[in-house]
Amino acid sequence: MTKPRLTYFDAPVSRGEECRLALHVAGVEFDDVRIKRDQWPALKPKTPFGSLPVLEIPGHAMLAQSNAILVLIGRQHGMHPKDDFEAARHEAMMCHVEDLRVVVSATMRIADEAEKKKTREALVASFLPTWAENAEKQIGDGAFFAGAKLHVVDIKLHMTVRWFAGGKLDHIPATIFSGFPKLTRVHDAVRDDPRVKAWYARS
Ligand SMILES: N[C@@H](CCC(=O)N[C@@H](CS)C(=O)NCC(=O)O)C(=O)O
Repeated sequence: MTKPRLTYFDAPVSRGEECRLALHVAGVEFDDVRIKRDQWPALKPKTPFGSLPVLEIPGHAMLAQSNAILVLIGRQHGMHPKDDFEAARHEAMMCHVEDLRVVVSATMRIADEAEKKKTREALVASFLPTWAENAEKQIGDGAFFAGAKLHVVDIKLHMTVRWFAGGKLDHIPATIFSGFPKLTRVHDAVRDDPRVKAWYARS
């Protein structure tokens, strides 16, 4: 292995896609390994925590956990604050995103449709707007989370808002975060970044 390798499922979404996008925005040439679902059982026990994404950097142990991967990329490439306290504030926002993903992902495993509907409608009534209100309190007035500069936290927020706006979560309106101007603004600012556009324009 001569260059960093990012391994995730073969889908342009979520924790793996935000790490790929961060590497691309950072200008890092990397091996973009996309595994099929049937390859996962064999790989799972070889990963640190039995989950993806994982980042491998020559000379280092395999690194898991999307937030740790993003912070490492951010630190190495000027996309995470140098100030310890401001960095921790960004990391807290990234943890807030993971809190959301854990709750919503759990509903994907509900087999009974009526139960899934009830659970998701309850999230729409309370958990999701409260999550967004709390996120908005942390976001500043610039284009991005912390002003005019794109950090790894912005990529994570973008991926999250995009997930809901995609409208693929039954019983959760695609507009769930539309009334939250700061979340919408960060999502749009990342989407409109030329490096991000270039990533999605690849053939
Ligand atoms: N906290 C971890 C969660 C990782 C995670 O749950 N990844 C999912 C895909 S997004 C996964 O590996 N699912 C397959 C499995 O758990 O077997 C992170 O942020 O990376």
